[in-house]
Amino acid sequence: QSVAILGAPFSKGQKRRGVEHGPKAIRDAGLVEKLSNLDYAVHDFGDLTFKHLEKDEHFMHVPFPRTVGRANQLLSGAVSGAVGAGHTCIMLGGDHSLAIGSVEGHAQQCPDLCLIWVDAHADINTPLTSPSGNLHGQSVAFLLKDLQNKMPEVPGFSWMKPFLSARDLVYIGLRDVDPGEHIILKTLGIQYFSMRDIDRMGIQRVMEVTLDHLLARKQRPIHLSFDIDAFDPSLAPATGTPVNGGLTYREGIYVTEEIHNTGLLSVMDVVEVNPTLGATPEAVEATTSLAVDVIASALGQTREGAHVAFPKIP
Ligand code: DIR
Ligand code: MN
Ligand code: MN
Ligand code: MN
Repeated sequence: QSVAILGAPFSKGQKRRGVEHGPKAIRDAGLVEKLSNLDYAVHDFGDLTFKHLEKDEHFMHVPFPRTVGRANQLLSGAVSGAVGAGHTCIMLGGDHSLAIGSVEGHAQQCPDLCLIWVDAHADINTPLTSPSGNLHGQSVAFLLKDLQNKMPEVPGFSWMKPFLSARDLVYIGLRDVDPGEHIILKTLGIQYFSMRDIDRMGIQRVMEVTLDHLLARKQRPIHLSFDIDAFDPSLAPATGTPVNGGLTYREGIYVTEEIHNTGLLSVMDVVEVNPTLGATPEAVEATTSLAVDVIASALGQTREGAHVAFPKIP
């Protein structure tokens, strides 16, 4: 059982500085030690080095398209390499535009993967529907085959083709969805669980339906893309676009426990931790230690406790 940690200190998918310090902040909160205690061989591959391209004009109202495209191309190769080497891969962001490269690289090794996107936001704008232009709000649109004819050719992204089917994606935690995104969710029939759905059904039923939707036909690798802003801002204040009414600690941990219990988690992204945005050091610490907790829980840390199997009598 080995885990690869990949740091991706990148922030050009959105407009707030500081999210590039996420990987260091999450490591400083004790990630490697916690995973080692779970009995994993932890391979920390350190941080990727991203180039800022000098000449990178806006595409429509989308800033830094080539810089974001190039960063994701680099990340894709790193994730593909780590998965190909047999590791479960943990990608520490950085902003959520990094999921483009992370999921793409994962799909290089596991073409039949499915995607669970835990987020306050759907991140499924196209450049034509996006109110902000920010690429971290468009990641999923780059991945989906079903949106291919709605996507313009964005400079910086010619290295990839969309590969994911809408039916292989489930959202959990939505509560801030743009009108253009809502059209896309409804038109493509994407399975999603908004915070209202969680209120109605409970998180246990939400996870049952999620895993049934993705795995009932066949067992396949899971990509979990976890935006820390899925949690309520009282728990995860140090993030760029907090939205009230998010996941409780127990709901978030239940999601990752259930994903661990499938035995199918292959790659996990933890993104949008911005240690420069906490109002106090305590607010930052709450956010980074929460990030460590969801990663540990996705990798098998239990609330009920655990013990190794008794050895057999020789
Ligand atoms: C908004 C916000 N839907 C956008 N998206 C965010 O810019 O497209 N995603 N914050 O995490
Ligand atoms: Mn190894
Ligand atoms: Mn996101
Ligand atoms: Mn978000």
